[in-house]
Amino acid sequence: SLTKLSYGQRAAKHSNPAAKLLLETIERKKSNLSVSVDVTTSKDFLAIIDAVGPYVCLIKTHVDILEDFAPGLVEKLQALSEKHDFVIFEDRKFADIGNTVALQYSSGVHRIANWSHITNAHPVPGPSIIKGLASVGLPLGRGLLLLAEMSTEGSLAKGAYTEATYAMARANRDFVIGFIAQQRSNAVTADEDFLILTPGVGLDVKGDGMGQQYRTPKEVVLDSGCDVIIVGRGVYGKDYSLVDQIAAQAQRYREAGWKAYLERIAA
Ligand code: 5IU
Repeated sequence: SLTKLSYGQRAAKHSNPAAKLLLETIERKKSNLSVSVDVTTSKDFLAIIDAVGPYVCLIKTHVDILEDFAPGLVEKLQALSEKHDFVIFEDRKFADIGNTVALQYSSGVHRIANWSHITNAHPVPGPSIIKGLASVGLPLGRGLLLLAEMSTEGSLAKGAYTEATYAMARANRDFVIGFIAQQRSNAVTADEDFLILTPGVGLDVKGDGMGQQYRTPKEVVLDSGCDVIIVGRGVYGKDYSLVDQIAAQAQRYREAGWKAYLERIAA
């Protein structure tokens, strides 16, 4: 089955350039770790990315959180992506009608489509959201993840909603490369090879008091068949100046994620 294949073998199954790039990067760097950098200053943002860069396949951003965002920041992010060999994922969670999301993706101060290899969208508006985003992203070789499930307590994204999300992806395989989800569902079969990227990962705590729920890399990758672990505060903690400690945490999560993957393909 799909969960027994290596990331490298799976790269060959994808024609979307962003999906291929991510799988090849995971294989090359032996890392299925994505660090989510949710900080408010460009200085901290770049310092954390430079510290964790060697250990990640993917950097997940929320550039709208940055108080001092300026277009020059994107060039610095891209330079770090070249230096450390990681893919970029702006976690924008688009959720509007096709025409509006196409504008939000291409324009505004952030111009996300110009620099983010991967972005994501809520399926709540229906397939037109994919059409709108694909009109901008496909010509640029970008990839889209649909939010099939969330890590939060009481999430409404479950059952029939999640199933309908898989169907929307299936009908748009050129642009939809996978899901943000908590597990690889039986409904997503081997031939389809969607990527499953999973937030809500932590080794030391079970939640954050604001609805977030954490599982370990082993639970996520080995038990639930997911492909990429997304870790934020578990890696960078509260003091962003402790870059050596942040780098050490990234190494720790990378090792845990890779070990779970090796166990999975060997099992
Ligand atoms: N994120 C989640 N859960 C989800 C989705 C996105 O945590 O279901 I969809 C985002 C929010 C944050 C990151 O940017 O992933 C997780 O950060 P922490 O590891 O610090 O909780």
